[in-house]
Amino acid sequence: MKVFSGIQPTNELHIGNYLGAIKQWVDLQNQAECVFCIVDWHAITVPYDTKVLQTKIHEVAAVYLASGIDPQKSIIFVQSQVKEHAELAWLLNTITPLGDLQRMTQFKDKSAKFLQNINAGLLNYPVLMAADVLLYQTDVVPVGEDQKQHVELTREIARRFNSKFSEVFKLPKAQIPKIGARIMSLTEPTKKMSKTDKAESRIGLFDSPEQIKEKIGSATTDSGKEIRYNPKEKPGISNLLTIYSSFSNQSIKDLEKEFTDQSYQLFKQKLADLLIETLEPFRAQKAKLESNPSQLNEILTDGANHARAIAQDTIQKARSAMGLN
Ligand code: AQP
Repeated sequence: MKVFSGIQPTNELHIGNYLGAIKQWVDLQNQAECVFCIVDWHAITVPYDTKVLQTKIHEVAAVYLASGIDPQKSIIFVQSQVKEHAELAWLLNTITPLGDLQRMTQFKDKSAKFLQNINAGLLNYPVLMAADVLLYQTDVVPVGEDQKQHVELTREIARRFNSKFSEVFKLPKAQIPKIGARIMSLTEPTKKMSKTDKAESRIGLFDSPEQIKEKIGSATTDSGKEIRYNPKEKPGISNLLTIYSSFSNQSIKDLEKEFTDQSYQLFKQKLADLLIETLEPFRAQKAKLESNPSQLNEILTDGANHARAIAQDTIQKARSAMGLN
C-alpha cells in the first residue's frame, strides 16, 4: 500500500492539522510505503511573507518529526525540490474542466477570504494536489474532512487520464479519521479551525503553556451548564470534548460521565493541562531543530532525492502516454 499526504507551510500548524491528518500518518508508516510532503507551492497561493517561508517549512518538518514520523521509514520532503510536481500539474491541467475547479469548496472559501488575491494558482490548487498524489502511485491519502473533495477530484482526474491516454495512474482514496476529522474554531465553533484565521481561534502546535491556558479559557462555550456532546445544540463544548477525547484516547461517553455535574471552568482547566502536556514534544523538537538546522536539511535533501526517483518514473510514463518525449 502506498500513502501520500502533505501540509502547507502557511502560518502555524494547529491541533486540527495534527488530529485530522498527521496523527493517522504515524500508524500508517508501519503498514505502508509513506511519502509526506511539505507543500510550499500550495502555500504561495495565498498572501505570505517571503522572509519567513523557509522558517515555516522547517517548522512543518519539525512537527512531522515530533509527531513520530521516522525519516528511516517514510519519505519527508519539500514539494518545490521535486520539479516533476509542476510538470505533472501542467499535463493534468489540460484534461481538467474549468467547471470542476470553480465548484471546489476551498476555492470558493479562499476567494471570499482573500478578495484582493484571487489568483489562478488558487483555482488550480486541486490540479497541483492531484499531481502530488498521482506521482507516487498512491492508494491512500490520509487527510481531514475538508480535503475529501480534492481527493475525489484527484481520482476523477486519474480516471480521465487513464481512459483518454493509457493506464498510468492508480486511483487513490481519501482516509478520514473517525474522530478529529473536522476540529472547529475555538472562537466560532461552527467554522473549522484554520491556519489562516485569527490566532485565538486555534491552538498552535508550538503554543506556550500560557497561550494554551488563555485560549482554552476564553474558548466559546454554549448556554447551559452540562458537559454533553451535541454538535448542533452545543457546538463549543462538543468541539472541546472531541479535542479532549482525541488527545486523551478516552471516549466522549467516558468524558461525559467523568465531568457530570462539573463546571465548564474545571473542564477547560483539565483540557488545558492535557494539551500543555501532550504538546510538549512539539515545543521541544522545534527548539532542538532550531539549534541544529543542518540535521533537518539533510533529512529533507535525502527525502527529495528518494521522492524524485519515484516521481521521474511516473512522469516519464505520463509523458509517453500523452505523445511527449
Ligand atoms: N480543522 C481541521 N480539523 C481536522 N483536520 C484539518 N485539516 C485542516 N484543518 C483541519 C487537515 O490538515 C491538513 C492540512 O492541510 P493544508 O495545510 O493543506 O491546509 P488546509 O486543509 O487548508 O488547512 P488549514 O489549516 O485550515 O489551512 P488554511 O487556513 O490555509 O485553510 C489536511 O489534511 C486537512 O484536511
